[in-house]
Amino acid sequence: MTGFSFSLSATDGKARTGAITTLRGTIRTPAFMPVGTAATVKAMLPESVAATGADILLGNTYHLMLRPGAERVDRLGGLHEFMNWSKPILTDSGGFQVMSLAGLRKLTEEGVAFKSHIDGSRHMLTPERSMEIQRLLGSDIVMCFDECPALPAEEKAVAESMRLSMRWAQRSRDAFGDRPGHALFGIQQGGVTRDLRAESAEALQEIGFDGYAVGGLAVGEGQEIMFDVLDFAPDMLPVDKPRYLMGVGKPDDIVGAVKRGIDMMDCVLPSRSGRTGQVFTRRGVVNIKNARHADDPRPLDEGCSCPACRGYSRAYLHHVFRAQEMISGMLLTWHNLQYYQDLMAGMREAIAAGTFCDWENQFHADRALGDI
Ligand code: PRF
Ligand code: ZN
Repeated sequence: MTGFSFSLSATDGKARTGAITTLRGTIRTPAFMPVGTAATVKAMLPESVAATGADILLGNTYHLMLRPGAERVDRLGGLHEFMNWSKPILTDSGGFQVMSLAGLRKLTEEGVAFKSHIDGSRHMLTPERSMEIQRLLGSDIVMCFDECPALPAEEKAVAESMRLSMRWAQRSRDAFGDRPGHALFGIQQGGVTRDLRAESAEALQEIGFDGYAVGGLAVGEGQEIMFDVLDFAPDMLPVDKPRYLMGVGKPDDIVGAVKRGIDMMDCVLPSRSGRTGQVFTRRGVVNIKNARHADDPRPLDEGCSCPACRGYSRAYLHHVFRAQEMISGMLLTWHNLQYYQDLMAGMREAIAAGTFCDWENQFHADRALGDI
C-alpha cells in the first residue's frame, strides 16, 4: 500500500526502533499515543500535545459515533480538521469500548447491538459499519473490529471469541478495501494461551495487514502474566510490520513491552491521572493531593522540561488541585504526557545506541529511590 511504510533503524535484543511514515507525518517508534477519545486529549490544546513530542493520537469509534456522530464529523471535514490536529490519528474500532462502557449488549456473528451509555439509544456495530465510521472520521490507522474477552476466562470461550474476531478481521479487510494513504491493522487475540495466539497470528497474516496489534491483554491478568504472553506473542507477528500493544499501560508495563518487541502503545493513564492528582516522575508515582507538598517550593521533577515543572512549585500544584482549579488538570496532564513522551524518547535513543539494558537498569534504579 502506498503512503504508509515502516522501517526499523536499530534493534537491541528484542527491542526495536524505527519510524512509520504516513501522509500526515512520521511516527517515531517505539511510540506512545495519547488518548483523544472524544476528539480532545482532555485538558490539553492539540499544539500542547504535539509539544510534548507526540507524533500520533488515538481516537475512538465508539464515542465519536454516539457524539457528535461520524457523518457529522465527515461533513465538518474529518476528525483532523474538526479537532485541529494535523498529525496522524489511529482509531480503535469500537468493540472493546462497547464491552466496557455500553449498557445492554447483544453479541452475534453479525456484530454487537448495544445501548449508548450517554442517552440509552440503540446502535449496532459490525465490522462493515466500524470500517465505514473510521473512514468517515478520516483515520490514518484503522483498527479491525474485534472482540476482547475479559480475563480470566475459560480457554474454550477465549478460543471461540478469537475465531469470531478472525472472521471479523476478514470482513474488516474486505470492507476496508484499498485506500492509499490509510492503513488497516489486524488484532491478535487468544488470551494467555500460546496455541491460540499462534492460530490468531497465522489467520491475520493469511489475510494480510499493514500492522498487527496484540489485543486482549491488560484486561485483568496482571503484569506478570501479560509479560509471559509478550515473551512469545510479538514473535508470532511479522518483523517488518509495526506491532501495537493496545491499552497499555503504566510506565513499567511500557518499558517491559518495548523490551519484548512492541512498537506502539496507547493508554488513558497519563491524561486521566493528571486529572486525579496522580503524577508520574522518574522516581515513581507522586500524589499531589498529599499534605507533604503543601509547603514544598521545589518542582515536581527537576529534570522535566514541561510548563508544570518549569513554572510552578509542588506547593502551587498541591494548592490548585485542592482548590479544584482547572489549571490543575491542565498542568498535571501536560507533565504526565511529557513524562511518557520523554520515556519513549529515552528508549528510542538507548535502542539506537545499543544500550537498552543499561537504560532499563537506570529506569528501575531511579524508581527504587522513591520520590524526593
Ligand atoms: N481490542 C481493541 N481495543 C482494545 C483492546 C483490544 O483487545 C484492548 C485490550 N487491552 C484495549 N483496547 N479493539
Ligand atoms: Zn514536568
